[in-house]
Amino acid sequence: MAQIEIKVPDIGDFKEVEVIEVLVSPGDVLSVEQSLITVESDKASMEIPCSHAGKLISLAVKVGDKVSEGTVLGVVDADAQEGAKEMGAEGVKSPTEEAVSAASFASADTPSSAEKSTSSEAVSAPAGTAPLPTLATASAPTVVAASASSASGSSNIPTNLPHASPSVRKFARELGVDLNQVKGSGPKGRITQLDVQGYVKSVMSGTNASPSGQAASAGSGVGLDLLPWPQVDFAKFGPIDPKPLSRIKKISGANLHRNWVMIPHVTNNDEADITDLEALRVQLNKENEKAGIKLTMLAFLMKAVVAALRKFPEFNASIDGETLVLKKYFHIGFAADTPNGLVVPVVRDVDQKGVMDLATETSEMAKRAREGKLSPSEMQGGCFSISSLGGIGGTHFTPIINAPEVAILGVSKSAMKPVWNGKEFVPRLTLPLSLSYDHRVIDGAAAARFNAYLGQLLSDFRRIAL
Ligand code: CAO
Repeated sequence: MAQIEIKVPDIGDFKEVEVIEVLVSPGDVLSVEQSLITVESDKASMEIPCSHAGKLISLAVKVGDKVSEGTVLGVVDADAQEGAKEMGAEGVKSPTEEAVSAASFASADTPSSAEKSTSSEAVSAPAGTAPLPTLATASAPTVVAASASSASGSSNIPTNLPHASPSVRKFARELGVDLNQVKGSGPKGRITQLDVQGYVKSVMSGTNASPSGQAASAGSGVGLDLLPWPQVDFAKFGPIDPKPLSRIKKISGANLHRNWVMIPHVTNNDEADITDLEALRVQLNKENEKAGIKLTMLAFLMKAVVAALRKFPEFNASIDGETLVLKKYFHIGFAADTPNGLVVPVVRDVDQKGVMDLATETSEMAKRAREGKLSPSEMQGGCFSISSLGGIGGTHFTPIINAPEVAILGVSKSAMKPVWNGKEFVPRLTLPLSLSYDHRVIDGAAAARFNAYLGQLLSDFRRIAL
């Protein structure tokens, strides 16, 4: 039996740090880099990895013990491995490297790249299958446990984080639990795995307690406090035909739901006089009939939107924590109705394209969207979206913002309306514009200005050149 002592590797400046969690028990078969214990200083907590694979024969530490570099944590029998390999000579990391790579400081709240790829896999189209809508952006993460953006100075160690070890943070992240909502029962209020489990149970049973210990009943301001979804036996009331939701519907539905719930939406409704623009469009289409390119209202809308985004840059932005990221590029998404559900192809660099090119590109993309042939990258990177229901009908509607964008334009069916010109009512073709905006970023007055400006551009398209 090859017995090997497992010791605390070089953990930098940390000395005599307290063991706050023991993650293994004697008899466990350990693999290299598996976390053994969690230690905590007054600044950070980190997990100590195992340097050798094997069966843990004895454990030399318990919660509350103080450890430093070189402290023996236990003994493994290296002959008793279940598929776990001891670190080979080439792959050996120095204890320092190991400690650094495996010691997850409290900033482990930010999903690791592996976790990130898992969460984006959940919204990325597997090869050979129908692509996914931009509404299901690959940037959509699973709900993270807590914000780790408050790194102080040059230190890597964030402050103001809920007090929990990396493994508990990971556990919470996997369950989508916000650690800020969990009350810690450990020393100094540290949140343990049991606390997280207890929180999940209480949420499931509808009796979840807030950090202050109060039951989160309706109106407590914690969570959504929603009633469970009604369970109805529809067949009791008449014949039914249950059909599973399409993959796109499931993913876009989840994203729409998140966007609707998380973004404070307000919709500004306005109208544009497009009498002259429609006359121009019809005229140009007549002239270009032989070329087979149909100039669409959507193409003009895209150009007008870009001009408005230039004038009101906060509409071409995204919230990133406490920063507003203003974009210098103009990629515009448009909602396309497909047999499998809603997708949002994104046209790149609309500012650099003419209306003819945009009409060609959008109709080609819409066609491929309906055939399920768009690649995920063609549905990413949008700055602003347009949802045009004008070819179908309706007067106004409330489009849902396509996060992380901050605004979306809904366009309904144009109609001839009598408009007072100061002397008489004249028939004008009027286009309804519904601009939904994220009120965290955009004020109501700015939205009204944006929409009014858009209306002016569409009424007199020459203004685009100004
Ligand atoms: N008012 C009146 N008529 C309009 C119009 C408007 N705002 N916009 C387009 N039309 C007319 C066009 O003139 C055209 O008529 P003709 O066939 O007589 O020439 C017809 O509607 C089709 O227009 P189009 O070819 O320009 O296509 P479009 O721009 O209407 O649509 C696309 C393209 C991809 C936006 C559309 O196919 C689509 O999928 N729309 C649905 C979007 C959607 O689902 N939004 C909701 C998202 S939130 O749930």
